[in-house]
Amino acid sequence: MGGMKLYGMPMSTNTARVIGVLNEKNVEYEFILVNLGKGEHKLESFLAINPFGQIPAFEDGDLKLFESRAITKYIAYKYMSEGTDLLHMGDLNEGATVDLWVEVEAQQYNPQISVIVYECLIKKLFGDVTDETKVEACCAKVAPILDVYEDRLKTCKYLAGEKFSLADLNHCAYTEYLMRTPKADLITSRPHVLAWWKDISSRPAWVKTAAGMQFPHIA
Ligand code: GS8
Repeated sequence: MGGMKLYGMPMSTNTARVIGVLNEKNVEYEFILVNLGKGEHKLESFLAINPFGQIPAFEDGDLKLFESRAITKYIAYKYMSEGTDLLHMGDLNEGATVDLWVEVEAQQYNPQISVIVYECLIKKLFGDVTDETKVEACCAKVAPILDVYEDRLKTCKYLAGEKFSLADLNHCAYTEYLMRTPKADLITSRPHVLAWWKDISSRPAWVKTAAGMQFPHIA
């Protein structure tokens, strides 16, 4: 059975989301490389953990999980009293507000930002050409969403209030790559969003996570 096992690649955003929480909690786990380039995510042994054939996947004893946000929530909950509290469940309203912004990341931010990152950064890995029309459409959709973030972050330091939470952390992986694209101005043009990003990305746990987010053959 053993302890926690994370399957994925450190450069994969959705894997990095989980590594970010593990680093924030400073807990031990085993990392098992599943190389997308070699198609290892479609092997029967991996499909037994995630039948959708995507990284990351996770095991803790008998428990098998996939979907990075379900995994981050499990780890944050399991280690609630160790390291940084990421859930703030001691107060019902605070906990619900963390959940709310976790959903905003998943439902509003990620669908647009992930396409921008894919088009501007990941495609280049394969020598593919960026679809500029798609990128512009996503930028147009995410701009008003980020305006809501800007207004929110004028009133509090972090998305869920005055305390850093899972909601902030879940944004880090894709934003890390967004900042390496020509569309980083989505963040840098909004002073409060930029200050928030500088704060959350300079946490030691994230600095350590981001160090692993390299594309070896194009870096
Ligand atoms: C998405 C996983 C995903 O797209 C989650 O875990 O949050 N909603 C899921 N994984 C990509 C790698 S990018 O990090 C993947 O496995 N792609 C290969 C494929 O889809 O075949």
